[in-house]
Amino acid sequence: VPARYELHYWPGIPGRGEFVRLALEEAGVHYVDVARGPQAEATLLRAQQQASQPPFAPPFLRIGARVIGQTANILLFLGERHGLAPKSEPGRLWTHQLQLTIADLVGEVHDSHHPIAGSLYYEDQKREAKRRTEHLIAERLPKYLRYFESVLGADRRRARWLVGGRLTYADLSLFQVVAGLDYAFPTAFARLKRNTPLVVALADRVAGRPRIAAYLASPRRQPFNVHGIFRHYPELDV
Ligand SMILES: N[C@@H](CCC(=O)N[C@@H](CS)C(=O)NCC(=O)O)C(=O)O
Repeated sequence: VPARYELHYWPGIPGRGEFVRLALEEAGVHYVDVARGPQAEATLLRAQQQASQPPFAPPFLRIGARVIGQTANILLFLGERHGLAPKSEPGRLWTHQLQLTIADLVGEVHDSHHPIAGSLYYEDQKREAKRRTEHLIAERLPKYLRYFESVLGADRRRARWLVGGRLTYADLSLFQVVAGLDYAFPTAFARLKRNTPLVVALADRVAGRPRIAAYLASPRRQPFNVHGIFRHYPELDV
């Protein structure tokens, strides 16, 4: 019997755990979402402490005695095991590279509402968050979006998916970024995404995948909220 997958992440938010959930759902594999069960935080901390290769922070995936951390690293692992990435080395690295770029984007979105310290409340860094978010919306998001738009537009075969002719975990993650930005910055992102129709079409295509559509309609999918990475503060959405 193959060891079961246990996804460990903080309860109450989709957060970075959601990038892993989407891959597990698209792969159609059974997994235990520890965050949705009882004693989630205690279970996570115990698994983190007991790991012989301990992850710095969640999300991490436990498979028997193995513990794999870092979102992009977990996806590299799942991509290879479940056909969510090319088999060739150049293809695998290119998918991983795209995922790491998404991780950078996600980090910048997080820092827009927590520019000074993650340990402080948003309310204690509102002025800095406002300045930071102005730059995120005016400069950084357009640059990232233009980049993914150009990757998708580079040849006709790629216009469907980021990597070659097949869906990869990077497409699932880009969908999650689009969903998160729709939630966090409904006004600003509605304007920005007019310039990136291929990115928008890709997100729609992901949402329409049978397993993803079923997941999104299920109680397993958690809504965005103001405790996660993508947060909606109306005063920042300009
Ligand atoms: N680069 C890591 C970042 C992990 C991370 O920042 N996790 C957050 C939750 S989304 C956390 O718990 N961080 C605790 C900390 O940084 O002290 C990844 O992509 O997995």
